[in-house]
Amino acid sequence: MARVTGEPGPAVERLASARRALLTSHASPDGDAVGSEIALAELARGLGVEPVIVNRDPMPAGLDLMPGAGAVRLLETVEGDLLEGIDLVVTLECPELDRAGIEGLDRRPILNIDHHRGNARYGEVAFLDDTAPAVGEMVWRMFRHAAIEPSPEAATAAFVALSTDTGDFRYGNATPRAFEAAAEMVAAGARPEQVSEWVHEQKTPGSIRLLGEALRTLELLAGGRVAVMQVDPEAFRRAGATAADTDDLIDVPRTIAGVRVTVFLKQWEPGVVRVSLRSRGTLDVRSVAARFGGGGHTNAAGCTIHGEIGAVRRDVVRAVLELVEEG
Ligand SMILES: [Mn+2]
Repeated sequence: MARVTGEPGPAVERLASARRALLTSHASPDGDAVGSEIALAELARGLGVEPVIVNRDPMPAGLDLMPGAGAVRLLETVEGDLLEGIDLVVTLECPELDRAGIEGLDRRPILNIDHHRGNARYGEVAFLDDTAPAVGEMVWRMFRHAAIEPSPEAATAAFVALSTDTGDFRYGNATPRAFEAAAEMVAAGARPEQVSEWVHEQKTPGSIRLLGEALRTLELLAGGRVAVMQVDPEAFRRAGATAADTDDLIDVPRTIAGVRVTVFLKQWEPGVVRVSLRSRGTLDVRSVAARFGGGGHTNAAGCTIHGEIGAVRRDVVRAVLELVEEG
């Protein structure tokens, strides 16, 4: 069991006692994951620790334009000389160690930094704060504790983390504390208009054309409370899009007034349908995903179903309509 703390001090001290630290985050990293890693790498250097950033998967398109992004290495296993040189693993945003999706991390002491409720409290030291708006804000607190002045690049990376995790300061976690940290980051050199361009304005032509294809399939059910949309292999082909081009599509039907549940079906490979579900309030779409072998959270869940997309759509929609009628 880790030494658990809600304050940055023990985390700074543990990091400072390393010589060479591997920094990592969860598979399919988001802005908070990558921004926190890049900011923490600078803090590590300021403490005399050599950082190595390793992720399993590439970062979201556009974030690779962020200063420091080029230092992120992609690996599925840490072994050999790389492992030999490492004396600390720092996990950011990983409620469990295996969320990193990288083999070998358990062979070194771990500093676990996270803001997810229900973090498994693994590692030697765990800096956990489920009231933090982003892990990037926790890293920012570590800078302050260490009395190390963040460079404009570190401030930018921390701002990427904070602004993406708060949905551009629109979500419930856009607390006074989030705005206070944001003010400090901007004062230290982060430029919100630049970060916004990386986060929101680096879409591929295929993803925009695919949105058009998807919108042609949009169906509203249950008096407008349920929105259903899909993309099949033909739609991908016509749009010149890839599987990665679907990332934000589900957010579009959600913006329709009155929609409580959004269902998005994606068929990229033959016979395999990926279903994403979003809901508002207490409607629990995880329960629907679980019926089809998937999982997730109350308001965001998903599953992968083998079958033909039309049949999958009928089955999932039936389950969602039952949920909406009950709720
Ligand atoms: Mn986060």
